[in-house]
Amino acid sequence: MDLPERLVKAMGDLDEDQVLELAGSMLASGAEPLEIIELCREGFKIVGDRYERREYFLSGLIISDDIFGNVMGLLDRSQCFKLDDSQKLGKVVLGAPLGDVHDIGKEIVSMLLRCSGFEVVDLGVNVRPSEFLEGAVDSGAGVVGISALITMAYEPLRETVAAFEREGLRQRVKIMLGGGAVSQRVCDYAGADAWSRDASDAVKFTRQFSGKE
Ligand code: B12
Repeated sequence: MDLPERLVKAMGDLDEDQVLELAGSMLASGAEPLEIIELCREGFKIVGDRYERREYFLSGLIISDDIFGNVMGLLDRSQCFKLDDSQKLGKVVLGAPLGDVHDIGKEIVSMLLRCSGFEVVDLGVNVRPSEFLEGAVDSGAGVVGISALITMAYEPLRETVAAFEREGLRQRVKIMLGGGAVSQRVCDYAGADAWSRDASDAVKFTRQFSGKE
């Protein structure tokens, strides 16, 4: 097995020492931080599948979160993600929808947007439709990004888009969805403008929506 395969496996096995050692070796040999994040995401998928098969329990999900936090610490210490405050291209409101407390993907999206020169207004998790609306109005942001990991969040996603429509803000504010629970069908159902399961697409969409391309 090569290093990337071993990293995915170690994450799936919740082997923290191995994950950190392999991520460190990959960084030292010039791997991009985003590549390491994507490998961890594949590992998370294994953790999720094992949880579904009841091979892991809630504690397994919590441990995977913990391991990933330490990987992010490693990437941060390596100064891979230098934020450049000199250029602010626009504002983006981010959050996880009502009922959803997963925030690992949202944090990655936030980091990439900030690295790309956007200001992020992070509303956190379990965000009500009305709070997304307030966040966009108060900050004047033209883009809202919602990260959804659980199917229970579909209805709140739809209600969030509807709230912008009711206030006549649907033309001014673009809404993008991401996270493991979204798909083209979910995007259509919610009435959002775009969706992806790739964090870097959040930057691509935001550039497009803000006319910065
Ligand atoms: C870690 C984890 C947890 C942790 C979360 C910690 C945290 N701080 O986020 C904890 C332990 C809290 C947790 C809790 C629960 N979890 Co959980 N969890 C996971 C797990 C293993 C990984 C999630 C993750 O972070 N993935 C890695 C990130 C990087 O991926 P991502 O979020 O998809 O983000 C990427 C892209 O989607 C994209 N992206 C993300 N956001 C956005 C936004 C935009 C705009 C764009 C463009 C892109 C984008 O960029 C990211 C990088 O590429 C998943 C399994 C899985 N396969 O995902 C289950 C999973 C999501 N959890 C699940 C469940 C069931 C639960 C619980 C209900 C368990 C319970 N019995 O209590 C609770 C739910 C609590 C709630 N109300 O939300 C299910 C959901 C099933 C479903 N269909 O609804 C999953 C799928 C596991 C499974 N296979 O059963 N969980």
